[in-house]
Amino acid sequence: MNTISRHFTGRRRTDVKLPPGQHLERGFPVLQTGATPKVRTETWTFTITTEIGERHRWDWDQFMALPAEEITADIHCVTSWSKLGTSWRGVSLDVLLDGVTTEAAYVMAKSSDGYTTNLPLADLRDGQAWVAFEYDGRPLRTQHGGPARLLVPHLYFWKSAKWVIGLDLMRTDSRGFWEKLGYHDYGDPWREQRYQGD
Ligand SMILES: Nc1nc2c(c(=O)[nH]1)N[C@H]1C(S)=C(S)[C@@H](COP(=O)(O)O)O[C@H]1N2
Ligand SMILES: [Mo]
Repeated sequence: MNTISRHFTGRRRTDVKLPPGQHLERGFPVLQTGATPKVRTETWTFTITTEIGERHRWDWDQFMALPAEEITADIHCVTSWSKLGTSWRGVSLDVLLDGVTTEAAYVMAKSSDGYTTNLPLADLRDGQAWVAFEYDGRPLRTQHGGPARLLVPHLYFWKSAKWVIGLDLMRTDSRGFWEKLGYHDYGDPWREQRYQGD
């Protein structure tokens, strides 16, 4: 019976599994703390700075020459919307971190609007995170972080820094914009880690 009704409607509404406290969103809301910055690819750079100050930097052309991949992922915003099966194109952090020698355990992601967010470095490795520059087959729109944003879909979406311009590698954890205001340092949606102490 289940199978029949599922095929009949062509949807999987009832067997979709969402993290606790989340609801399905079909649009793509824009959430940010300030105005949308203007970021030009002509002047854009992405910089990984290690804990001893070594810099690895790519300009847009160098970044576009890196191997990119298609990503399909569910995203979960802490304000309770989730969007399933979103499609992106981006460069894996595995590619960007290849050749970066570090003993750091944490990362501060930095954006051109001054936004910051902290994550464990391990969560950016092994096919878990990308610098994404396309959404749904088109250049990533400015309001969603274009020309390029961090995409870390297994954590709440505030960790996916829009207009990302770099990562600072850190030996010890330090709090980013929302984390200083009480949001969780890790932010696992499946464990509902919305606020410090969750
Ligand atoms: N640079 C920057 N990145 C950001 C934010 C921001 O204010 N500035 N907001 C975060 C939050 S709280 C969310 S939920 C997502 C929203 O991404 P969207 O606007 O593409 O839906 O971006 C995250 N990345
Ligand atoms: Mo958010």
